Amino acid sequence: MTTTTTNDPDTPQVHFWAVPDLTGLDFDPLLAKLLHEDPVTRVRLPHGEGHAWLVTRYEDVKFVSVDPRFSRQAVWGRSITRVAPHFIPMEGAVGFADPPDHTRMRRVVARAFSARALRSLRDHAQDVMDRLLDRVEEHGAPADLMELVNRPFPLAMVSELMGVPEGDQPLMAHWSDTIISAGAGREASETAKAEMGRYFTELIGRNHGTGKETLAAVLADAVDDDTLTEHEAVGLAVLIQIGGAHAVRNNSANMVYALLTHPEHLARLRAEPELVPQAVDELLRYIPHRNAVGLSRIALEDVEVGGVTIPSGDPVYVSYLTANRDPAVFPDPERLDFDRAYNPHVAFGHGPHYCPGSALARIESEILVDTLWTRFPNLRLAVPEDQLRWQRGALIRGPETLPVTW
Ligand code: FLV
Repeated sequence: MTTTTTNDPDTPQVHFWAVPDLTGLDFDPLLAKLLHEDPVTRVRLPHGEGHAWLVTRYEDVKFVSVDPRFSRQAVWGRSITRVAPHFIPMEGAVGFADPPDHTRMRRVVARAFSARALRSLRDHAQDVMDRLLDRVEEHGAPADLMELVNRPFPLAMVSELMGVPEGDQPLMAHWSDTIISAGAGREASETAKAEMGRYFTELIGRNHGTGKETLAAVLADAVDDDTLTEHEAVGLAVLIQIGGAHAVRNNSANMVYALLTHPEHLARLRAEPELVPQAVDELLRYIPHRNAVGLSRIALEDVEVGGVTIPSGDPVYVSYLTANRDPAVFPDPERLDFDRAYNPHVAFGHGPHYCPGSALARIESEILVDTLWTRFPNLRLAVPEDQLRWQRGALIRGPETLPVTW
């Protein structure tokens, strides 16, 4: 964590952010320091060029993520300082779009997450979970939950939503892991993106006029009625598939780990299962979901944020992790507290780019933490906590394996 200073007293120093591979649920020490000491600052990350602004306080994070003077579209084509060697979304994909194009794309996706669709996804999720836990039982202890539950469960769910056949799920897992990685190398990640793009071009192509309710069919209809270009439809499909498979795998594994290592919280949850939705939300707030920061925005004009002027043309990152630990909003923020009455966390982001799959992610996590201990009341780690290995070069953090016994 080295820093360089500038001579201009009004311009914050640039912190070099080496992005360490963190263990367990440890919070990045530089992020914690910046939230408390330098809440609107500048950073340089391992890839790309120059510096970017980093905003860490809750109110400032919300301000930047809704204000149209900060653009995602303007990020495209610029070699902005970043944690991964490549960009995750395809060119022109929803992640790089601003309203009104962004609004048009998101409206199509909202159809796949209607209340009716979510009710049927919840039923399906319980069936999938029950079958996976049958397999855990057949496997016998010790078993790796990452391999047997946390990976296949969200992958099966998002594939069901999308209409990806079961036989193609291993391919999806491989592409997702290679794309959402800072460590696979630029070439491997770009190749995975191109291959996944070709896959979805073909899948959407096969779904024109089928009348199905899968997202692939909904996207095909939106191409047919000229709401989306084919390229936009493919960009949406890729981001939803990789987010659904990869982010939930890791986040839900971190939830299981948090409960396995907080026995009092676990006991409470088992005694009061009606607390599960609230506990899942507190876990979402508490778990440091990612390393560093995701995708920046570009200031389209000079904008004052938290008393500091961000100049037009500069890239800006927000940290949802630090926002979720801001003591101005969350009393005693370092405490995992299932009784937190007011918990307006931003674990799914904020503003137009707010995660479209948040409802499905919540359903999956609720079913997981509820069913796991109902089925295996004695579930516990099969190895000492300090022997668990954590993913390296990760964008989204999680354990490599989660060996348990019961
Ligand atoms: O982790 C990142 C990420 C995840 C994701 O599901 C979608 C994305 O567009 C991104 C991203 O742009 C940058 C990340 O670090």
